[in-house]
Amino acid sequence: MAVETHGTGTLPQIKGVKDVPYDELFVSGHRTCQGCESALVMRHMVKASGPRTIVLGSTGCMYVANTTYYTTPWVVPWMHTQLGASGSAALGTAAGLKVLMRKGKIKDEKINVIAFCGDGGGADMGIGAISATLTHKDYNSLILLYDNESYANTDIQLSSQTPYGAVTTFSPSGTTHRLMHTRWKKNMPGMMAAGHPESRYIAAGCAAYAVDLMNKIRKALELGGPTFVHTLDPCPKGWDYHPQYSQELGHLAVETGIWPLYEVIDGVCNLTGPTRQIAEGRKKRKPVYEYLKRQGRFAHFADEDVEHFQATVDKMWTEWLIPGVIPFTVPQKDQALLRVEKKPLHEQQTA
Ligand SMILES: Cc1ncc(C[n+]2csc(CCOP(=O)(O)OP(=O)(O)O)c2C)c(N)n1
Ligand code: SF4
Ligand SMILES: [Mg+2]
Repeated sequence: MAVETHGTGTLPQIKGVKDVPYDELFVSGHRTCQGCESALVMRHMVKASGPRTIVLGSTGCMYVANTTYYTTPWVVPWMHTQLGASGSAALGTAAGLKVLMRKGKIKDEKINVIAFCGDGGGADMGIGAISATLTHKDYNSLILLYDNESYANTDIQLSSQTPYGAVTTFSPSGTTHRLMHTRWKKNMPGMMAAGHPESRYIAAGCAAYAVDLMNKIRKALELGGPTFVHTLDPCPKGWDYHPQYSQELGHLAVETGIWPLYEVIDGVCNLTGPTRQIAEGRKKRKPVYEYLKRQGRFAHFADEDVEHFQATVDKMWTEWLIPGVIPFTVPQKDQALLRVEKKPLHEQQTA
């Protein structure tokens, strides 16, 4: 589909790993944990956007661990913003640049504005400001929500993105209650996509699929206007596993269907990577147990907890209007009425 862009065309899609830029704009000088996938997201994010980028970041691991006194890994201009303020910071910076350019105070050129936030800062505290920014179509900014599924920086507290049943410092498993957290993860990218018609690009990615993620960052910046990318980031400390398995866990999150990869461009949803292969029946979904058993935060799970988890993910894939994206189900009798051709995905069973 041909789409009009606000981009300069300087951020073409990356065809494969050999095509990835060598430039590193997030380098040494940070103190994130070994195996931190959120740090990898930062690295991929600025690799994709290039040097003409301003990064704004809300409080959290990616602020604190990246700005230890007198050191920083950021090669591009970077500014900290308040925990719930990534949306406001993105809009304010984009608007400020636009005015300076219009008045001739700075050169009129494409400068990428990216504001990142964690799941606590973005999906909980700052969701209102992100939502507002996604309605301002005249300002170019990308909001990147890096989701390590807890308030990690303050010692792994529960967020709306913490998965069902997981142990956090706010949800320890005990003898009276094996599971202290029984709410399903809030569907942030789906919600943003469904509710913000002025945003031309909304996507869900994962650093374990680096090229897919970098291309999503580039598409967002090239299409322009307010855009949103949500990444799922394995966190060795919060998820309790050895740091060497971060990439593997990212792959498993996608291969089990727990974290579908997709993008919504001008309201059109494309599943990407292994998520597309699963939906097309070219790949079997792995059982969620493959993913859960690798992490200490689920070590207390009984069989019934795993079964509940699996059943809920199955429902996302078999009953949702768009698997893993839009959580409405349409009764059989209304499917023609609502113009939904509810063709079941090829093989619904797990491997
Ligand atoms: C308004 C406000 N409340 C609480 C804090 C304390 N605080 C600093 S970082 C943080 C955790 C943020 O979690 P998240 O956004 O998920 O980022 P992560 O630490 O996981 O990278 C909290 C609660 C704060 N800085 N500001
Ligand atoms: S606690 Fe998690 S998100 Fe924070 S620096 Fe360590 S691995 Fe990264
Ligand atoms: Mg977090």
